[in-house]
Amino acid sequence: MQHRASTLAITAGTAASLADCRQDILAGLTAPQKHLAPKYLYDRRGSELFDEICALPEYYPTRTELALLRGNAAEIATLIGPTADVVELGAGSSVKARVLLDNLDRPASYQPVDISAAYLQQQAAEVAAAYPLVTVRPVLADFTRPFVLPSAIAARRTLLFFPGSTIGNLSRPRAAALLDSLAARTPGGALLIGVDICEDAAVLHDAYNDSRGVTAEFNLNLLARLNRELGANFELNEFEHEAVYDLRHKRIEMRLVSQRDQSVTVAGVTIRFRHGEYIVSEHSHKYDPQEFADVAHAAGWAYGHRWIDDAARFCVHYFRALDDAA
Ligand code: AVJ
Repeated sequence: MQHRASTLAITAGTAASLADCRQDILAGLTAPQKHLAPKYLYDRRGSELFDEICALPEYYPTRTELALLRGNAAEIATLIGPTADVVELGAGSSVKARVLLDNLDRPASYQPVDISAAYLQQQAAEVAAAYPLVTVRPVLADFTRPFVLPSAIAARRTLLFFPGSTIGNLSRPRAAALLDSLAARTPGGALLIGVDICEDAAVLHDAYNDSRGVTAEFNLNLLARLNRELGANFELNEFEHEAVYDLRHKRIEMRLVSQRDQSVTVAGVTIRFRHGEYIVSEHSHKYDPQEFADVAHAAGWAYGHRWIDDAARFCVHYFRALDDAA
């Protein structure tokens, strides 16, 4: 079908290789507190390791969110209505989107936006094959930067699907700004967004320090990636994964801790580490459901519904763009 071929062409967005991000990476590594944006964790290997994390017994968010989506699929589908254009931000694995596509009334399109090209291509192709009636349009883009939202196919409702508590990677002000810009760009649209609400320090500790060491491997892959793509010479044995819950900011902080005094070369620049000094590789902010609804409302999203699991660890929120709130 002519239709099928076009569905698999990736729309080039703003996603960049590490070489293109050299300035940003060096700025982060030479800052007083060394840091790297969490989006750099997701090369192909990183995406695979993240999927492994999602299957770990300790990592509750993925399975909790999936259960919420599955258990409330009919209600969610009714709220969203027929022939929606589903735009998924930070798509990764399409497992959650499939729950929507299986339950929505004649979904018109599925437009996954992701930063990991090969992975995006593969997932999109699988969805296109499994849902021949849905137009699949993968978009290679970094949603934390300005990007063009895939356009609605017709005058139908756009559903922004933003699962996984990916929004938690952004600082609170940046998360609010992203919600604001998404609302401005999807008039008449809706937002289905998954947010981690867990505040149990022990549960959080185990979720980010799993016993099999997959999270450690995921974190250290960032250094391996810098070695591969930026000609860096990190000794992976000389850094250790650490993840701590910061009660004050209600966020997990993931770190790569130097195990001794050492110097590393990254893209020709020498970076010095003291023993115990670390790179912050990710923040994962947690939100009380009401706090999140308030932030979303201020950003232009009217509360529609929310679903929370019995252990109160995860919340799926449904909002409509404010203008549309009848
Ligand atoms: C994909 C950002 C939601 O913060 O929980 C999992 C990434 N990092 N384990 C999270 C992650 C370490 C995850 N997010």
